[in-house]
Amino acid sequence: MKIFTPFLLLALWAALPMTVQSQITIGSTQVDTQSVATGLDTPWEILWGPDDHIWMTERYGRVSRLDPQTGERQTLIDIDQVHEQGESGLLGMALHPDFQNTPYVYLVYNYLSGSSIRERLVRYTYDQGSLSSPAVLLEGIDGSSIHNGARLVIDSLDRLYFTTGDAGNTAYSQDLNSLNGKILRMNLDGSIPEGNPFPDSYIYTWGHRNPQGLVISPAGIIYSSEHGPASDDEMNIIEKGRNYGWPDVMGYCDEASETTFCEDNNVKEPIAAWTPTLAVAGTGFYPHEAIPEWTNSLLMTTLKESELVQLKLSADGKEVVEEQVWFDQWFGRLRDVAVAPDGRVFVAVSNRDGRGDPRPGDDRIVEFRPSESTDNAPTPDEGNSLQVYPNPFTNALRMEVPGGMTGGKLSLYDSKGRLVRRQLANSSAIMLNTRNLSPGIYLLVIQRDNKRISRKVVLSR
Ligand SMILES: [Ca+2]
Ligand SMILES: [Ca+2]
Repeated sequence: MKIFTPFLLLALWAALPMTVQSQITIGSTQVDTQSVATGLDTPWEILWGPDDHIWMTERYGRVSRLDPQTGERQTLIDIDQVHEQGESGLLGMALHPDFQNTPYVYLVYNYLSGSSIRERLVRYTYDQGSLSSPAVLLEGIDGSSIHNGARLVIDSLDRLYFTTGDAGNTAYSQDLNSLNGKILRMNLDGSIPEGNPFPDSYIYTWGHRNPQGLVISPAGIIYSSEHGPASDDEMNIIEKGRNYGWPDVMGYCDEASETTFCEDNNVKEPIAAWTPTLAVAGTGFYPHEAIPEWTNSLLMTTLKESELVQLKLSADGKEVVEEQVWFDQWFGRLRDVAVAPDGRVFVAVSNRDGRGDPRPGDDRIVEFRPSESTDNAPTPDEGNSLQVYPNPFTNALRMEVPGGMTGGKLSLYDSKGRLVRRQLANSSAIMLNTRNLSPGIYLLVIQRDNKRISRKVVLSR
């Protein structure tokens, strides 16, 4: 299933530094975008903490706290034992649900045992800006330069779910003696909970390949995105004791070679699958009305396709009723998504992961924030009524400024986001001198009060 529906793009400028905002329209909702952190290296996990900060891992081993209001970032620890090779490194993170009283931080990372890559889950304690007192909860899981899974999430009964990949060995996923290719469940002290499918086993579900998205909805449904091979990326609903098919089944139970295995093993089919693959990664749930078009949707980042996929769910959360694609290729590879309690959304851009094409300022965290004053937000009519000519231009750019924007501030940015011209839009007809500017793409922004209109313009000589 893959339905692309068109969306209205007013303006977005992918490579701007954090000082510059752009505005887009999602349905009828105006949303501002801005980078709240730049210069990162493969941010892997971003989550919203109880301190109104973004907690973040970067794959090479750093854990940080980021204030999205100021962009201030505080390093909490650099973990020396982390082994980053290919896809391996410092990966998933979760915070204790009662963090004020129990400031535990759960982290998954790969490490070397001799020459072999392994994976471990470690609980750290947060105190005054640093992480210390590591307690290993589970280790010795096979790791690899590929397929390490490693998302974490904690449910309302304080049980931790931990995805593992097949580490490139497909036989692991159906092997109930292996912890690879599984979703594991444990108590927050690392013990095995009562009610797991098998006594004395962490295994909660099996038959997974490389699940790297994991989220629990307010209704308690667990969703997990999973990377397929050349075909069949999946979105799954995780149910205790179920087999998710890999490597015998890819995507739906729809091939003659799959149906017998599916029947014999009670295989749980995905609620969505994608061929060709998108490289599906971090997933969030959007319960808010702040961006009403996204209410009751999964928001799933994709690496290869470099887009945010919105999966609108049925009222019971069991089915995908609509799929929309946002920000396709605008920022590059998207690794993870975090949803703040007020409905803001943050995505982690991952162009420095060895498979991307880094842009100036990468990697970054981008915020999508519903415009604070929708009354004053530029309507499509007002936006469309900004006329810029000629375009392409050479030594001068002329524009007809909509009436409501006169008296605003007019700015011209180059493709690296540097401000190259600024003046007041003090009348409705403006001429901007552009002598001595280099050929290339520029962004023209007119801003007044809460209103902002932008246009991409091209200088050619
Ligand atoms: Ca499957
Ligand atoms: Ca199939």
